[in-house]
Amino acid sequence: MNRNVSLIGAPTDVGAGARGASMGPEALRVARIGPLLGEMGLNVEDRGNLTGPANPWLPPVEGYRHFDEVLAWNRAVHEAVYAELQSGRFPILLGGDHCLGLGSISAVARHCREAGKKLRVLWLDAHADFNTDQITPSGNIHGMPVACLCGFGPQPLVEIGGHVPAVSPKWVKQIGIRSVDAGEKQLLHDAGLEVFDMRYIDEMGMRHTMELALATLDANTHLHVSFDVDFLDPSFAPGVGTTVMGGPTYREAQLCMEMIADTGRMASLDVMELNPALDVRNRTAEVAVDMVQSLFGKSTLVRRAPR
Ligand code: HAR
Ligand code: MN
Ligand code: MN
Ligand code: MN
Repeated sequence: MNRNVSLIGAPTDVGAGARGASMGPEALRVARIGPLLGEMGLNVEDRGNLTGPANPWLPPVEGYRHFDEVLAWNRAVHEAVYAELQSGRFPILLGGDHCLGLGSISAVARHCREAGKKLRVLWLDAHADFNTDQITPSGNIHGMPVACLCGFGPQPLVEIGGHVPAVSPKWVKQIGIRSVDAGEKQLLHDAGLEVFDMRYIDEMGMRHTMELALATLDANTHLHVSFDVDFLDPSFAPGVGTTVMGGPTYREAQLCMEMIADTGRMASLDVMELNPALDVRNRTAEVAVDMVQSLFGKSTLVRRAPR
């Protein structure tokens, strides 16, 4: 794994339905994301925060809330993530709401296209984020980035990376999903995304789930992990704008992260939707940082179980 890591802060909540994710990057820094990764032997550079338009806090217009602001922030994220990849570094995007997964992953896809790499995306989330302007119940664009990446959405957003669609639905595996809107479920199904929802994880276990989700990786694969902190059960990670009960336990989530680390293929990461305004003494930020450490190989393993 590339051990030269760049932290990129994207302090905005223009895509969300609650204010506060704009404080996520600073809360992750307060939880010592940089120093703790440094202690694990990574070479960490904090690039500071990107800038973009303020949150005007307006109602949706034609199915989208804050369209222009979301576009501007995603363009900034795209350029920053792309620049880090081109200079051979591992970008960690510190969100910020999850609409920015569009800027980040479109940059990763562009890099992979140019470098002849195979791309796989793991989307760890309570939500599928596969809405469009036609089916969204809220107009909040953080519910739409996966659809946009797969080519379903407005032209300016879907073509941010210069290639439409930025990713094939076949490259995306979603884990932990437990809140999907009716129209969104239909579109997910039609597009053919592989969704490992909570029912699947309940029935098959996290280990089997991750074995399947990671099965198509090879030596030429760039694995991108988009970690929405609301993936985690809100009992131990309450500091997000849209909590959904019934998520992975602490250990299930940690196993998920450890199995990703074991592949050695993760090459870019988003840490999204942390909302310090809703957190309790920055505990969710600390849990998120702990999960990121697990993604980079911090392990509780003493003796490996047989397959
Ligand atoms: N599905 C809902 C909507 O589109 C809420 C989804 C957004 N919440 C998130 N994203 N945190 O994962 O409005
Ligand atoms: Mn590369
Ligand atoms: Mn999300
Ligand atoms: Mn979510």
